[in-house]
Amino acid sequence: MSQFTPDADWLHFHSAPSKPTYIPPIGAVDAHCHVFGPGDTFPFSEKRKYTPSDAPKEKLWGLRDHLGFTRNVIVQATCHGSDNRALVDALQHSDGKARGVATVERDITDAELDALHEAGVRGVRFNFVKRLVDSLPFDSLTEIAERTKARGWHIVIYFEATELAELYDFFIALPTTVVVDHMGRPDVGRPVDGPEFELFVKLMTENTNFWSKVSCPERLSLEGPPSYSDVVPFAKRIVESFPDRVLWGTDWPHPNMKNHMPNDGHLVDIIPHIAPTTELQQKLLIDNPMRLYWSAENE
Ligand code: 0GY
Repeated sequence: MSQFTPDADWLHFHSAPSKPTYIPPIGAVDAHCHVFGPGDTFPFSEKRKYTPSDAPKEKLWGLRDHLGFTRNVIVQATCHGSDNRALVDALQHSDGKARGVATVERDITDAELDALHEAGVRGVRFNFVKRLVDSLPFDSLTEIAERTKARGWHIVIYFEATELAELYDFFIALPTTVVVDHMGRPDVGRPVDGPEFELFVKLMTENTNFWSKVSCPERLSLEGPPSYSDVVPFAKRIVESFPDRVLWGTDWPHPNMKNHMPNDGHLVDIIPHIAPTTELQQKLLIDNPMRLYWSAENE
């Protein structure tokens, strides 16, 4: 029996996602997904706010192939804290088909950063979602950003739309490329051209070092599966306005989904609705993630 028991209300990832109708271009990158554990090999953090069920790398590779993708960007989630061993293990067993975004503390040594880079890490993630962390990373973020910038890494930030006004000035002072998770989590019950989402569009417009993941319709939608159509206008607006600075990801294994577990095949089928032309799809799924994660410049 495992030393970790998932939360009583934890939803396990979909056991048999459908084959998508939309066929991604060859070489497509799932640029936001996670690996969890297995907890007995890679224990979850003592500071975690949730205990997930295991979501090991082999399952992720299987999903990648099933959905018609070629590569993954694995993002460190808070249940593993700043212990990146499960992430590094996955990267090292990916045949070069996965890159990573780690979580690090300010006391990390240069040798440890070098080892993460060697394994395939190309960014650090900072989580501003209050239900997921004990304290917000203001002090350490700037310091870590300067150190990782020297390695050609970028920063990934995760926050809720209601927090953006307060965090705005801090964010725009960051010295590297900054990737925003899930479009800054807009309230899609509000207008796509209303003041809340306009602030996010302004952030992207005025700061060309900002990128956005147009991910997680299942997290944002009020309408729900299978089409999550209330999220489409938000994601489409971002893809069409900033075609060279967008990424797409499944968010597998979908941590903290409390109402339903998405069918990953349905999530892929949303792509042509948010990126309606083959040119936009090529940028979203291949050109942009390859530039950020597999470029010769940050090898
Ligand atoms: C996500 C979403 C969540 C969790 C985490 O780091 C995390 O624990 O990212 C969430 O609960 O919204 O980005 O996959």
